Amino acid sequence: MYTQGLDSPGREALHASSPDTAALEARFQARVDADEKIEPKDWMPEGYRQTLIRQISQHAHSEVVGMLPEGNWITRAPTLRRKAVLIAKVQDEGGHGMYLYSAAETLGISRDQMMAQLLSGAAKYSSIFNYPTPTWADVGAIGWLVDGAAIMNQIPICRCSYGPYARAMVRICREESFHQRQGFEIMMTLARGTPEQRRMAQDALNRWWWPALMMFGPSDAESRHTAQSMRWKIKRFTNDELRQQFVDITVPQARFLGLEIPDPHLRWDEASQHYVFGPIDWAEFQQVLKGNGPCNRERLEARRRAYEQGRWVREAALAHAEKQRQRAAQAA
Ligand code: FAQ
Repeated sequence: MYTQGLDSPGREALHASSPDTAALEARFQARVDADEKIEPKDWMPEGYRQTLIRQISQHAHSEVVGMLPEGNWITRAPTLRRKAVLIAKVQDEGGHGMYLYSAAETLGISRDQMMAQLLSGAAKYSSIFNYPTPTWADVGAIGWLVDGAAIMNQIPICRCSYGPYARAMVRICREESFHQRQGFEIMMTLARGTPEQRRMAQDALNRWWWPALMMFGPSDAESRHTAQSMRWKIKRFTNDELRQQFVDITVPQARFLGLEIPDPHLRWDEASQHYVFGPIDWAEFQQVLKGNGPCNRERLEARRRAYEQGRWVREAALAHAEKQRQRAAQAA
């Protein structure tokens, strides 16, 4: 839907390398400042295009790799209802990946290029999906915390300056909100269950809490892209602002569940009206980004295998499209 007519550059794009570039940049920034949406054929600075390609493609990879930790539980979900809901959720994540790859394609990168970047390890995907899911409670914790963090980060992207990304996020956020509630409901069932089930829920919270906080990215002081992305209104809040909002909303939810956040430094600060939380282990975050998290190798291996196993489907679809094209040409 997004890629129609993109091979013919917009009128302004033809002049992009002219001496008027500074004027084009000023006009572009004025449109962003006025909250106008930038569309695929509009002129845009190369840095804006590359930042969006990086962020949207990494976001798409995260959705697709993010199917794996929960997918691990589809065959072992405790009831038929849980299984049906989990299949639907995991399928939604695959759909989010597809919308996002389409949105990235409008910026001039192909699906094949993005796949190559993921499979070679050149492109990142969210650190959170490199952690294992050893118990059913992890499915609850992912929905509650990981989808919860994803929504916190993604609702502002519905107002991103780039039209196709912003529009894709509207539907994605609606679905993520259903995912968050199903996760919280699993946690509630476990927290109100037997002592063993309560222990499982607490153990999952202990393992997912800190990685969920890391999902928001490095601290503002360390974030290399935030300042420029805020000027371009790709990001509307900084990493630390969103992390704080997530903590403020999630701590009362944990209390409601009767679970304890695994942070001895956590306290409510009356003056700032925020929770103060303990230091994040950024060395662990950096290790996961370097490919040394608990499941990095396994995740990429699974994606490489899926890509190889799907090769015949891609080839068959292309052959079918070519046959259709030839038939249409003969009929014309
Ligand atoms: N993991 O300068 P910043 C989901 C990288 S979707 C890995 O702050 P930026 C749905 C960053 O790329 C979850 N890498 O960067 C779901 C950059 O490296 P680069 C994904 C990270 O872009 C739920 C470097 O660090 N969501 O969960 C991470 O301004 C359940 C410097 O960082 C999105 O992608 C990280 N956590 O801010 C699915 C949302 N954080 O590229 C299944 C869109 C940072 O220069 C089940 N993305 N890095 O080599 C964003 O909002 C932003 O890209 C941030 C990072 C906030 C993630």
